[in-house]
Amino acid sequence: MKMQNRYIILIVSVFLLLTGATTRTAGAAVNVQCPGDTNGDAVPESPQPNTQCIHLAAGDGFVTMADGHLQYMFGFSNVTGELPENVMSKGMLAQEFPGPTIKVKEGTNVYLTLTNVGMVMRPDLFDPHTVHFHGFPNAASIFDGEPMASIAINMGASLTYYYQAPDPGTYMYHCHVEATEHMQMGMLGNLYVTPLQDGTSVGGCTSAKYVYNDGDGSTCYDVDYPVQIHAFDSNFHDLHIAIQPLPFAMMKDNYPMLNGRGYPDTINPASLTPPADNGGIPSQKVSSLITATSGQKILLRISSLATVDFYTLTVLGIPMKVVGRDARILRSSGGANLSYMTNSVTLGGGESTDVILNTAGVAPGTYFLYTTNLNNLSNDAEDYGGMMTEIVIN
Ligand SMILES: [Cu+2]
Repeated sequence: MKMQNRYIILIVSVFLLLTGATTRTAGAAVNVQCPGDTNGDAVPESPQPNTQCIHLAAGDGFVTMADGHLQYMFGFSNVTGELPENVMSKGMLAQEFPGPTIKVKEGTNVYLTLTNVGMVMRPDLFDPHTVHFHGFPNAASIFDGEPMASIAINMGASLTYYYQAPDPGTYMYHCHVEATEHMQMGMLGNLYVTPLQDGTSVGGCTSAKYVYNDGDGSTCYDVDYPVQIHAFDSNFHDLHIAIQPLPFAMMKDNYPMLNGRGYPDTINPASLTPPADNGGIPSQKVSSLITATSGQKILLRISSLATVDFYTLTVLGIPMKVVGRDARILRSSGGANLSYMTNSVTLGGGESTDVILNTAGVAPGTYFLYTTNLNNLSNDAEDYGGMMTEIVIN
């Protein structure tokens, strides 16, 4: 063979190798692992027993505070059902606060894919993101999401976290990269695990719904509501979008919220009107309006991912029964029932409390769940609102 022909073959081979490699790289950018799923949209074509797939995107976006203030934020959005080639575009500026609620039944194999779609409004940032199931028993530290002990997901990359859900209870999830910053910015959401005891009749529980595998029906409830405590420091967020140094030590929250809203937005049963800056994509989807029929037992799955303060919540007029703390049933090592009646619970960041409100004998009407840190019944300068919602008994 002539030297010239060899060169041509070499050039063609290198070209094929490069284009082949490029195709593989592009195809691997959003890589979803979900048993039974053949097209990569995290929805199994052949559903597997005890298996749940979730696909979240991590990035930035906007939310509206109860006084109308537009707030820049980081967050998660739900891209489950999107084909891999659409995930980057669908995930950008679609972030929700709080993130999509994750509900899992005990014993389920959970495949959670996280794709980092980058910060559209902060192209100077190249922050990775993670998902950390807080307080959750994880067999493999690589899926813990704490970036110094495991791995974090860079822009354009995806990782599928695998969990088995062995213990029922109220957890929470958040991004653990530069946790003070990314959590203050809004990378957090509700997460809870329902017990295997659900669907069985124990202790005369007609709803067959329980907070824990209690064995006696003592954690029976009729309706449940996740209530996540968080608060924004608008100065921190405003400096962030203005690409200025961030005042970590001076962080001071001025927008106290439940499920990502201040009162009266908390009682809007629908998604809030999306900020124009989000391109019309709703970013505040979780209502905190609590409704029940008189006589029902209401379970409040209260968690806090506040980065600055402890908050006390109270319900006026309905007794509160605490049956669990930090995803554990309140029992002694000998099995004695340690649940207790109270009129307030106090949570710091990372803590959760399961509270049952028994509305037997409670007159129909509107009751309030609110913070007794009274300066937090406000939306910044508005001296009415903040960390409060309504419980409507019909
Ligand atoms: Cu993050």
